[in-house]
Amino acid sequence: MSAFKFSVGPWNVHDGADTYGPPVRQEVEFEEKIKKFAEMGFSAIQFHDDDAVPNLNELTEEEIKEEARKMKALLDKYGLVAEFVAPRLWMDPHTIDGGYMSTSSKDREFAMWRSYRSIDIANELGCDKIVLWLAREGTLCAESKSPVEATNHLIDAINKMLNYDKQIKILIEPKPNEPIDRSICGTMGHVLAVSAATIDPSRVGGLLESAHAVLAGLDPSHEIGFALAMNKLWGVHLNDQNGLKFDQDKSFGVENLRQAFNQIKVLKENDYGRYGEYVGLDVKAMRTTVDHDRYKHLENSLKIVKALEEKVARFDYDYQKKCVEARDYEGLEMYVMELLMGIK
Ligand code: XUL
Ligand code: MN
Repeated sequence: MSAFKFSVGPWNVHDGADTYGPPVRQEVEFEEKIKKFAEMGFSAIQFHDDDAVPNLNELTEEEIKEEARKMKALLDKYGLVAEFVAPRLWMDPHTIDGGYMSTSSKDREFAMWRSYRSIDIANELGCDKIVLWLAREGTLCAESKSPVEATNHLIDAINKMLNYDKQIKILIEPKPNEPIDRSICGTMGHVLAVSAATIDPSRVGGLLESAHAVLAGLDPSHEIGFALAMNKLWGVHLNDQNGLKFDQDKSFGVENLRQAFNQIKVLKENDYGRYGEYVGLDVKAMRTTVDHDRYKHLENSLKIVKALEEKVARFDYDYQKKCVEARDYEGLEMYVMELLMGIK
């Protein structure tokens, strides 16, 4: 039995197309995906604005709300809820050079329109969280933007969202690069600094993705711990990453089991989820995965989270204390390795 409630995004089951090649699996209907997610034990769905309301640029504000209500009915049918809505600004021709930080005021206005619509959709879906993954917010050409102005544009944009809806919470999902070269808000430290600079820091927090922390050269469990210490960890995207390369979104724990263990350990030690937060997955199937295995990476990730929860439950804190007192970190480290290898 897991202590956690799990969430997943519909993009976690995909056709396998990448920058270098076409689809390798059939796309699956949205309803089929969420039916399967419910069967697998997920209790919430993560949404981009256009996952919930496709083609929303073509619709009026009323039509967008109407479509969102239909989505809510579909979630109800499977006993699921929405965890958050994230404006998918990076896909749009209006925001090729970023949204909130674009040098074009028209593009910045468009980014705000999509953000307000995301808040409307969240309200219709019955959730109070907006996630900002700031995909193209930063520079490709370092001299094209002032990092000072860009940071202030982000703070202004968040302030506008906080003013638009007095209940909404904004979760920034930091990532240091990709697709942008130099991101403006790359780590949890950046997120908390931006939060503090807004008109209502109590409604601005973070969502930590393991792979993004690794890309920043940081240990995800420390990023999680830092945000927990500040009461700002309102979401996680557990996954894994093999070193400094493109964002891989591998199944949780498959590259660095000890690091994965420490993520679950810090979450459990601090009772993550007690305010209703979800353990979200953000994992991709390998391109080689065949159609009927399209959910396997999700099943495997859930299995690994739960197995690591058991390892954490068995962690011998008395032994840890003794090792620390004797400064026997070699012994403590070996104890962790033996626990993970199933020797202890
Ligand atoms: C991108 C990423 C996104 C966000 C949602 O790296 O993690 O899937 O989590 O927009
Ligand atoms: Mn993510």
